[in-house]
Amino acid sequence: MLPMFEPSVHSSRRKALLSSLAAGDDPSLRNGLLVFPGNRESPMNYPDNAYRFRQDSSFLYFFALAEPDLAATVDLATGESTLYADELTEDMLVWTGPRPSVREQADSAGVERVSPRDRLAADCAGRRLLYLPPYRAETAAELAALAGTDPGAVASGASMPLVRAAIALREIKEDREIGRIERAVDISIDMHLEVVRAARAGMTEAELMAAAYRVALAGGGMPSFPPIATTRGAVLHNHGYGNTLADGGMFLLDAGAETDDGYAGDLTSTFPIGGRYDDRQRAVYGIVLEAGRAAVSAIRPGVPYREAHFAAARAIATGLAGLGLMKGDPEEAVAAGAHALFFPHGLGHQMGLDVHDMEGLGELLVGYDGEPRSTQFGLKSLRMAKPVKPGMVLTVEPGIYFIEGLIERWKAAGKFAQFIEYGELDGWKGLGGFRNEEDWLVTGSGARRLGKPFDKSVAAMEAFRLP
Ligand SMILES: [Mn+2]
Repeated sequence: MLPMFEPSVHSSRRKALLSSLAAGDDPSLRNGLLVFPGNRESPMNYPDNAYRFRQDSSFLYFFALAEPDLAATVDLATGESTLYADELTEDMLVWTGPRPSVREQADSAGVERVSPRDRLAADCAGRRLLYLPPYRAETAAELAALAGTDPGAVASGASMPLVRAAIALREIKEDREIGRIERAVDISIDMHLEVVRAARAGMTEAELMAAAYRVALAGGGMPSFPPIATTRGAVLHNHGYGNTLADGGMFLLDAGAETDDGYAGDLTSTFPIGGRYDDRQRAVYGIVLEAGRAAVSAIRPGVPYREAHFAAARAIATGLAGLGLMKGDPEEAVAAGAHALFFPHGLGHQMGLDVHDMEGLGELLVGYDGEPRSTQFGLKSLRMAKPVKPGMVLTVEPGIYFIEGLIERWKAAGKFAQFIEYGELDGWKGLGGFRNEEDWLVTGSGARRLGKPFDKSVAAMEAFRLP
């Protein structure tokens, strides 16, 4: 990964973090030590065979450096930051090549002090440690050792003031970050165009997966998450790639690129394998597009993202009533949760250095400001519900799915029979899954779609295909 921004960007972010913590009324924080363990290499099947290294996103945000085995602290008493890292050894020089000195690395992140990596424990001794919740076992183990607690108790010992302050900073994207995210979205669009153009009956999902990967890798980074590339879009997180494409079916691609400096894109396209949507596919796809438009028109500063989700859900209930698959008042159907038979997930999530941005810091804080989350089927899967602010980046990804097993269960139970036309639905069960996902920036007055033009209309999706 490339270094991120100029050193002052990262030192300003740490200053903002410090002033946010100082503004709190907890006096014990003033003598605390913020500890940020960077990620280590993660082996696949033996120590030297590691997954591609990915730095922790909060470490990238505050300290810029994308090497493994680093740690950093910020001393709340002095305001000073320290980078804990080891100098290049002869072996590393041979196997991984030269790299900047520890001092040069610290300078590139605006960090005042440097110290050998193994001094971290001594410097933490006797201090009140504040850290973000770990999501990797080795990080939890190190934090447990530093804090003198059990690894199982480490996550619950994470500092809530620190978590809240980090979320408040990271969720408002700086203009310079928007530029990087747009680059990720542009590469993501190219991944999708490549797959839409190449898809043909007889190919395997794996071949299209490879096409998407090729574009992401050629863009300098990687996919931002394991793509969903499937002929069976009604299985929401389908990570197998063994099916063969057949004419008449739909293909669903949910894939995005991560740039070489760590920013994510995340898009979903659903298109007909044979090149033309049939009448039913066109109708359902059109409702999904309309749901996206309805959602976007509800995105405004101060308005809870839950409202955009409901706008999409109402458009889906209204559209499906037009096809004879739902009935009754769409507003009531959505309030009851009947639409979730077709749209069982949430409208979207924040996106930035993580494709589900900051989810490791706690989805309830990131998406709900810590407020309780609904337990209703469908609504419980909404990741982001709180009021949006200018500078937030969000995915908008409504979908309609014909999940045969779920339809059969609900029908047998007579569930929401006042809103769902089960008799008519029987003839639609094999239609599969449709989702359209775009990435949007909240502006001062509404929202702006990120990335270069990518027309998702029926006519455009049919025209992208190569002859
Ligand atoms: Mn997404």
